[in-house]
Amino acid sequence: MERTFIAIKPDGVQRGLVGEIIGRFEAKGFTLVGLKLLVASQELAEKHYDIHKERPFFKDLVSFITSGPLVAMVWEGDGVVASARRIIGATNPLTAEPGTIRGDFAVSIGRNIIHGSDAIETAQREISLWFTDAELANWELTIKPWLVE
Ligand code: IDP
Ligand code: MG
Repeated sequence: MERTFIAIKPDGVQRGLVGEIIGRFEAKGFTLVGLKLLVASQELAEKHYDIHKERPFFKDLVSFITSGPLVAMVWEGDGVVASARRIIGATNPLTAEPGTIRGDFAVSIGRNIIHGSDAIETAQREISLWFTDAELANWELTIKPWLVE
């Protein structure tokens, strides 16, 4: 079953959007299989954003993402990786569509409140970076027949 890594960044936590954001993924019909609140270490943040290490904003990004607690999650469902990216919206919140999380709640690219894996392979890498197997639950929604034909 397809899984993706989602993180509510420190700005989303500080702004009290944890419940709202989790609620959107729940209401959509995806399954929460991993959830924890933590302050990411410098090492973890640098590994997570490794692909951006040559970018001018890398240092600020790592310092921001480690600046306070974030909520790390794994969500499961058919097509969840691409669908979560659409629920999240464009990287720049000013161009993110209304109705998306960034479109509804943010104004700045450096404070865009949420992360979501951009591809299935990226999701696998990020999930194993942030979670151990024991921290992930294998379970099925009892209402699944009402969600999936
Ligand atoms: P994504 O989060 O939509 O996948 P990426 O391009 O992977 O966007 O960038 C990762 C994160 O780095 C963004 O969510 C944003 O917080 C930050 N970022 C990206 N581009 C810029 C920039 O030009 N200035 C400042 N921060 C940026
Ligand atoms: Mg990205």
